[in-house]
Amino acid sequence: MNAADNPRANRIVYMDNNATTRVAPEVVDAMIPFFRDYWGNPSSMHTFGGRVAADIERARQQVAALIGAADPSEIIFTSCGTESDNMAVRGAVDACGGYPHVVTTRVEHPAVLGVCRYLESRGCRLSELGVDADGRLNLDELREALTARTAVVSVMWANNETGVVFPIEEIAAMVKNAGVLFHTDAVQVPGKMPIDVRKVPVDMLSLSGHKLHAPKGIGVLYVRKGTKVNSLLLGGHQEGGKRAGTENVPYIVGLGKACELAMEHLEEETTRVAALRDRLEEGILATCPDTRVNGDRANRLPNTTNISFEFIEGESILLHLDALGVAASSGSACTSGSLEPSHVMRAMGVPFTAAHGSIRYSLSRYNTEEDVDYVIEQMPPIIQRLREISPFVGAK
Ligand code: C6P
Repeated sequence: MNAADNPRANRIVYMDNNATTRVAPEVVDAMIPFFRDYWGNPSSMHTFGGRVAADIERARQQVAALIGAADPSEIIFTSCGTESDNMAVRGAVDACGGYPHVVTTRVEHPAVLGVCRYLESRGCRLSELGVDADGRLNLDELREALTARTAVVSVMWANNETGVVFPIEEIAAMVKNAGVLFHTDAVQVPGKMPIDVRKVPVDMLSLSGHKLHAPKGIGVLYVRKGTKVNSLLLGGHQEGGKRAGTENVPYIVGLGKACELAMEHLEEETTRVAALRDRLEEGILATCPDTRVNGDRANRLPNTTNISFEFIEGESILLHLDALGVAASSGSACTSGSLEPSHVMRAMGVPFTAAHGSIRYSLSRYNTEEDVDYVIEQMPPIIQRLREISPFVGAK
């Protein structure tokens, strides 16, 4: 994507990296031979297949290295973050049999909430934990929710809409001490914060390639050795018998490369990108009146800010920004178009007039200071124009 794809804009500023990221050029280069030359089936007995089987194992090691997994066989390649989340929760419930109890939070991505609510409709008991006004969990409530019948607890590491980071090490330890399986959706975390499953006692952890500069259509479920989780997809013996289906070799290789790059760039993302995000946030808050940051500012992903512009609709802001070449979002991409404020804003109790006008800016290592300054410059006239025609302003 460049300015030529958006004839109305002179430049393109992409700040929707929590929705998806640019595929890194190094990742594209790593993948191309697996479309053009090495297209064998990794399960085949001949050298042609065996060659690519070895490349898959190298990628598995690269993913394991990124998250500190002791054994690469704990890495299961899936088709996306959604599949990983579904497998973790449904597979854990399935493995324990009957209709057990499941615990999650009200601010999870629909990939977790959807499968939890489906299981509830099939007879499981579901506890959805609320959050406070800053999007923080009450750990006492979590402790009290655990029962002898709880099969699995699924709590996200970082929220995709606000960037709020939960104290996942503490949560995992608490759940493990109660003898319950623990899954975390860490889709938004790699490359932005360190992940080390040697320190954080999770049983399962979900990742998605397209959030860390690999393509869409590839994900990972980390399953700690000894964890009882059934497969979603039944068929062949691929992925150690845990996920049937011929492996997506080019994408797996690309994800391995992206994990290697995420490790290399981690320092940059946590310092340079965080400074850009802070500059953007401060610039907008200083120049646009009646704005607020949603979520716990002290515990956030370094690349994300979610800002509410009171009395106007997020969708209108996004359309104006798009015309100027700026890509942002009003919440998660998979619920965009809905007229309702997001479930995350509602769980935080953000007032209607603010929740409706919330914009998520999510940066990446490809953003520059010029990008940030351009957006800061564009925001005040957009906000002023929309407030002039807002039906809510008169009612203020
Ligand atoms: N969130 C967003 O705009 P997929 O797309 O299936 O690989 O990953 C789903 C997913 C799961 N968990 C979290 C925390 C996520 O953020 C996402 C994807 C995007 O916020 C697209 S809806």
